[in-house]
Amino acid sequence: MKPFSGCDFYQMDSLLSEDEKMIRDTIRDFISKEVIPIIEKHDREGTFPKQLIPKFAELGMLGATIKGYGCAGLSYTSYGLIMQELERGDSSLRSFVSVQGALSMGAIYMYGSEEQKEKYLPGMAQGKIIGCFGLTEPDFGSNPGGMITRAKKVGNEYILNGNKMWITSGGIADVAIVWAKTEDNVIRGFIVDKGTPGYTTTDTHGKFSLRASVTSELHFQDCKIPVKNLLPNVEGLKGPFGCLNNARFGIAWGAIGSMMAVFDEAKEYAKSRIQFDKPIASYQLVQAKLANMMTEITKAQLLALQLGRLKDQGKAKPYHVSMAKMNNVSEALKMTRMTRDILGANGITDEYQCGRHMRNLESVNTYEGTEDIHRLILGEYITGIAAYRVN
Ligand code: TGC
Ligand code: FAD
Repeated sequence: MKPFSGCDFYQMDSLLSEDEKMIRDTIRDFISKEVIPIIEKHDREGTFPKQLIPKFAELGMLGATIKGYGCAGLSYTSYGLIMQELERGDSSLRSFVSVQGALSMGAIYMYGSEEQKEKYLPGMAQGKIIGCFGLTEPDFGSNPGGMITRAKKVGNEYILNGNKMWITSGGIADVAIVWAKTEDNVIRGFIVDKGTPGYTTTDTHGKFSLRASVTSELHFQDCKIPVKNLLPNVEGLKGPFGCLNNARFGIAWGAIGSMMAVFDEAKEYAKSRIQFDKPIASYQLVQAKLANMMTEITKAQLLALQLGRLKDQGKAKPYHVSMAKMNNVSEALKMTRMTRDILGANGITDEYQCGRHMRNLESVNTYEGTEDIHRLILGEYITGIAAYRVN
């Protein structure tokens, strides 16, 4: 198989440092050798390739931007490139790494006590402790502020009651970061260890999307958490949203990986598929589709790279991240459908990647803020009016 070369129409490589290119190429090689050969089977069987976790750790992907605690301490741009390559393999893998690093380790790193950081982060960086992040509930998705999960303080414990839904890695997690309201109605973060009495999980089956990812419900019934498991350094929705800023950033990059995977597939197929005595790539309508794809990849790369540079300079705001997450995932989804079209009937089989990426991106377009929620975040930035609620 020829090595995957991505798509670099605007010579974006010239804007990357040697280190950044080296990191990108290392992960690209890993995906080609160890993920592409197995991912179709995992997608078909609905299983997460757990055997890859030590490799993610060895390659420094888990908590990649965290400094200390055995983490790689990479720049956000390097982290973005890792997410791009991972999602070229499958969104499920990027999802696992996002949740482990940006959401679970990120919450402990940003809001935890020193004791909590020492206890969890090194093991999480090594992939020996798996994390999940419970914000969404059955009745509160886009509006997490309405959550009904409660944490009542009794002596030296908090008693958790409630349910979280659609939680990536929930069923395999050793530790859950759970957001709940205390008696004074303030949202706080809690570290809940697997095996704590009153904490159970149920995996979600029948998904057509992210089939190689574990998605679960978390149930808390009079689950007693020691006070020392409260994340002490944040209160309110800005806690979970602070973690989401980093995870959404990773998704904006990851979507480019899916785009590059299907563009490559569309291009190769169009050159080899003969109809009316010529490769279909000879026809103007097919070329127009390929030209649109390359244009959207290039635009997505420019958005992601400038966002990465802003983030590395500490200048990226949440609304900057929203634009890149919204645009890149939405365009990636369109591109998977366009590839499916170019592949004709072959495009509906899992022998080709476009269907798998398309199914995955349906979730990616919804989680971490739906496409329209990010559009509304931009609307609020432009007008100063928050349109999430009808007043
Ligand atoms: P709002 O009143 O606007 O804000 C409440 C407080 O939060 C602060 N804040 C932020 N802080 C940091 N970063 C951000 N991005 C922030 N956005 C808001 C804000 O300043 C305020 O702070 P304070 O101090 O005044 O209290 O909140 P709202 O309830 O009106 O919500 C607005 C809205 C709709 C934008 C928000 O709720 C939203 O983003 N909804 C989407 C929900 C979401 O993204 N859920 C994600 C769940 S996790 C997940 O999907 C993981 S998938 C993982 C995978 O597999 O990859
Ligand atoms: P809803 O909020 O019910 O939205 C439904 C529709 O209504 C959408 O089109 C939305 O854009 C629209 N809508 C909602 N409000 C408005 C409004 N004010 N104005 C205009 N339109 C609006 N959550 C976690 O906490 N942790 C995880 O690890 C996690 N992993 C996930 C993994 C998968 C595979 C999936 C699919 C989801 C995951 N989620 C996770 C949940 C995800 O974050 C939510 O699905 C998402 O926030 C949307 O919530 P919802 O599904 O309840 O949709």
